[in-house]
Amino acid sequence: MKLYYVPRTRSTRPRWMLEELGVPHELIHLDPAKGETRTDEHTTRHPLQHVPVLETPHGSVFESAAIVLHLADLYPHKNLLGPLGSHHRALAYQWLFFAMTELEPPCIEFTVMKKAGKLETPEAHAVREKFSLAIRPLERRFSSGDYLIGDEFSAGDVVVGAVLAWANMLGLVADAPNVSAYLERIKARPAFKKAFGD
Ligand SMILES: N[C@@H](CCC(=O)N[C@@H](CS)C(=O)NCC(=O)O)C(=O)O
Repeated sequence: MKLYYVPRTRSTRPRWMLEELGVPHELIHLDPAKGETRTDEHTTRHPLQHVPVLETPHGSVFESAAIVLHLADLYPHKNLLGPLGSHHRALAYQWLFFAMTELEPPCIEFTVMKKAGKLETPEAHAVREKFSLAIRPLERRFSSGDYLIGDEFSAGDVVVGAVLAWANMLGLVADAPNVSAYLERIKARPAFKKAFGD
């Protein structure tokens, strides 16, 4: 299995998942600054010339959250996603879509504003507000559990954890002690350290 990868991007999500699963894989580092994501070869893997892309013996898959779910499906004995039709799996879908549709968009907006030096604007303030509302359900969830679902780490934690780590880097995680404690638990995991270590 090959993972097309750029460090410190959304590629860390499938990489983290591969490390959690303990699955042998080849990391193919691409350098966008050298145009390596814009070659014809990479465009056939990802039409938007992005990473991550996972190449499996059956074909390639893009979209970080989809790859994380697919990896959980490929290694069911690792128990990182509940059985098909189970409530555990329904909650995994819930939190994973929540991460991608509620938590990630404010992070994208804030990153753009940061790059443009516009953090002291009313628009940036509005994004901070939007994010602090969006993490409320997680703040409640982590008041009664260490991880998203049940008592154990699972696939949803990879996507939610990675988006929260991004938000935290942007300074968006504020006044949320349970989310902050969750982030510390997540960051202490050897697989997280490996995925985010370069
Ligand atoms: N929704 C996609 C987003 C993929 C994406 O935007 N990837 C960025 C890195 S985080 C990228 O490949 N950028 C390449 C470039 O800028 O050349 C996912 O979650 O996989």
